[in-house]
Amino acid sequence: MWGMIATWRMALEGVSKGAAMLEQGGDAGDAAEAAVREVEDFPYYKSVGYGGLPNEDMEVELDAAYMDGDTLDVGAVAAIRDYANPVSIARRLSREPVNSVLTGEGAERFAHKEGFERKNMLTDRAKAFYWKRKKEEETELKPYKGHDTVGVVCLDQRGKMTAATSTSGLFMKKKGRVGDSPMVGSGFYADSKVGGATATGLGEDLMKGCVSYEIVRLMKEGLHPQEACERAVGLLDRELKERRGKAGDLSVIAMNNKGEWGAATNIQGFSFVVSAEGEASKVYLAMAGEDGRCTCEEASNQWIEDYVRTRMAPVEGQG
Ligand code: SD4
Repeated sequence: MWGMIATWRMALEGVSKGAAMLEQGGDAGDAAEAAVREVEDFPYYKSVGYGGLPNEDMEVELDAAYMDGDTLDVGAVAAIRDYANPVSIARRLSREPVNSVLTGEGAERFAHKEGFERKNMLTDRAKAFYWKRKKEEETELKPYKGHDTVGVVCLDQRGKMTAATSTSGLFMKKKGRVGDSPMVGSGFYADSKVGGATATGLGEDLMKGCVSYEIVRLMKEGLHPQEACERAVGLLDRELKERRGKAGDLSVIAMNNKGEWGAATNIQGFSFVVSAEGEASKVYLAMAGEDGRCTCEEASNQWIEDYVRTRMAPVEGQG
């Protein structure tokens, strides 16, 4: 028995790669890392790794994390610049007994010492988005449409579970801003005795509910991953609206150690990818309903192709 679930359609190719590894008895850590690296390396996904959208100073600062559900080891980097694969650095850090979460210059120094690949992560395409956005003078910081964090949860045949995330965070964020993705319990959590979860959306709001830990906690109480996801998102969405008048985008996925999975969202159109034993990787679309309830449907081939086509369309002003 093995399984893998990941946020957004952009993870499809990575999940397929990771799933092939799991199918052959590969390790959940290797599969999670390989899946996320695939997304980091693809230049047209403008929210993860190479090609990620910059902060307001036009610098690409990346957040990533890794958690081993057997040992509960956590490693993370935040606001790291000029390294090709932040998820691999996070995984390497997870093996450090202390100093396992590093930010900015400290993270870069560690990556350099460990021989990780340096790369200028700012593409011409990302620059074009930057200038376009400058002209629009949009001031509200929010998850950019088509701009999302990749998060994966893996279960391997030995029963080990892992979670990993990677993102450029919010477009036009302040220098040094850190979202939920490298924050254990908020952006991700994995416990092989129970299951794993990961989140995407407005980090500032996801953190208020420590939503990934909450989902794993609910699964530990015996809830099915689908119920755990819906309950956690429904509650956080309600609390935020009640106390603050509004809630940012909140989308989550989870898998338990039996390979059962779930997803929930408070937006219309959160896509995610699932791969399990005996099945090819599938893309699903989740739609928010009442009280955290969600409907998940398989996405059509047309939808899957359009997603990539729109991501690869020319940016106005590029050239
Ligand atoms: C962040 N949660 O940095 C990330 C961004 C994201 O969809 O997931 N966008 O707040």
